[in-house]
Amino acid sequence: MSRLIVISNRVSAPKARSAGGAQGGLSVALAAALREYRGLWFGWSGNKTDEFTGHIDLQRHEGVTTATIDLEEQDVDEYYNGYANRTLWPLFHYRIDLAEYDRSFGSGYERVNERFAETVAPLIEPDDLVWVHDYHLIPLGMQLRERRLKNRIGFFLHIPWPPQRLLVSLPFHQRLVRSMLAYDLIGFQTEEWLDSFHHYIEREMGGTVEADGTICVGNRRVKAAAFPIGIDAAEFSGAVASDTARMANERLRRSVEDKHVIIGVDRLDYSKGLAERFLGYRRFLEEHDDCRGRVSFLQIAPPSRGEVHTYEHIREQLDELSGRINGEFAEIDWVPIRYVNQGYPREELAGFYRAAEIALVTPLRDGMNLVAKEYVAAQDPENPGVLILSRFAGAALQLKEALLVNPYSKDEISDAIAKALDMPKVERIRRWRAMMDSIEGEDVVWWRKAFVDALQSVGEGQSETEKPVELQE
Ligand code: GDG
Repeated sequence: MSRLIVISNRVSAPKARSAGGAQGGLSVALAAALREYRGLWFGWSGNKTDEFTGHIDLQRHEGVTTATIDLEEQDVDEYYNGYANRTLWPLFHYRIDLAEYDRSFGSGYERVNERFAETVAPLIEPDDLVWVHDYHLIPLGMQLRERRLKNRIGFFLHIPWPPQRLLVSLPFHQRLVRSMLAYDLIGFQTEEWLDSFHHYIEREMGGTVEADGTICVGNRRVKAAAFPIGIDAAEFSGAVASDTARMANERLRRSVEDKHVIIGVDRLDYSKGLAERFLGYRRFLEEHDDCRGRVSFLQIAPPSRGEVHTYEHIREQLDELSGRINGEFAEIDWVPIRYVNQGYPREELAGFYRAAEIALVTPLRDGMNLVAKEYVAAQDPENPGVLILSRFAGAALQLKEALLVNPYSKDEISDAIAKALDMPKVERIRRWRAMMDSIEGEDVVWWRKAFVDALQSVGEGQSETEKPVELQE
């Protein structure tokens, strides 16, 4: 079996994974995907250094070997807070109004990708499969090819691929996409993002797409396909059955007495549709005054990316909105929204999901969304809760039995809450079973295997025979 070299922006320490926090879906999924696989996980430690040295910190925990590097402050500002989170993240989530274009971000992004390539290349052996993750590292494959790496190299994008008409607002968009042609396999979360990628390739690069998903641009042939990411369903069931989860469940239930619990769990991010969700809940309280005092909405939202201004702004907006709704509807013995800006350990989270009769997972745009799957996996099969899910989350393509809503519509959110509260148990069980079949059948191990098998079977030696990718516009 070849070794698997996984490369992502951050490598999460096992301690942080179990302690909880806003570490994000990518690290949760990768930690699960790498367990029981011979390989290495390379990325940024999350620490800063005065001067970049390329020193690699190798560690082994719970069967996973991690190799991390520190970055300079300027790298973090331009590459991570800059190009990745102020340019690509908003643009790829259809928010061109929030995307910032700054020459220094682009050069910092390319510099850090070169630093990653320079440092990781000596760790890669000829038979290794290399799997690069996410929007922080789009040009890394090309950088590795420039260092004469002949290995099979795949790339997986965890976030949406935006429509061509939005992507062209990115300066040097062709340069970025052309660098992707250095990969042997490009994976997206869903067919929808794959379609947008095809469209871009055809319209902007004059390329073609063959029936088996091979993309042809000039002399480059690259496979592209959808691989919807899953959760570690077995591990999650274990977490739900733990004593910690049971105690967390009881703690939450005790605190709300006989009220119906509605839960939301999201990194504090504008793409997650939290303000719209709060307004949808407010509409529900307005329209269903008999339900006031009978429901309790718990929103867990650990802050993330605090160094980026738009995240400060969304935080202020939500503080204000939750305060206003509570001021408007609260009684001396009832608070409509509990809005909590902290992360909880994974097992406690599992207990909270289990205690909730409804989950509101309403991102405005999301590559997949693992919270939706975790909520379903945490339910009692005999008496499951109801998932209210945004149509614009990648997960909606698999979890069709959720109550699907337009997250921009207060009315749809309000109606879905009312419908969920009234839903008969047989219907809840039927919907839950269908969703659970998909979550168990297409879990994180299935995802890893589907991607790695596809990477393994791309034409051998393809990269050796072809010219390096030209980056000129
Ligand atoms: C990106 C894409 C895609 C959240 N709060 C706590 C906590 N979390 C965990 C959840 C879940 C993860 O963080 C969030 O994953 P999502 O998938 O919902 O969202 P992103 O972070 O935006 O992830 C997304 C994903 O990558 C994977 O490809 O699905 O579309 O945007 O696992 O449980 N975990 C703990 N405490 C918390 O308070 N322990």
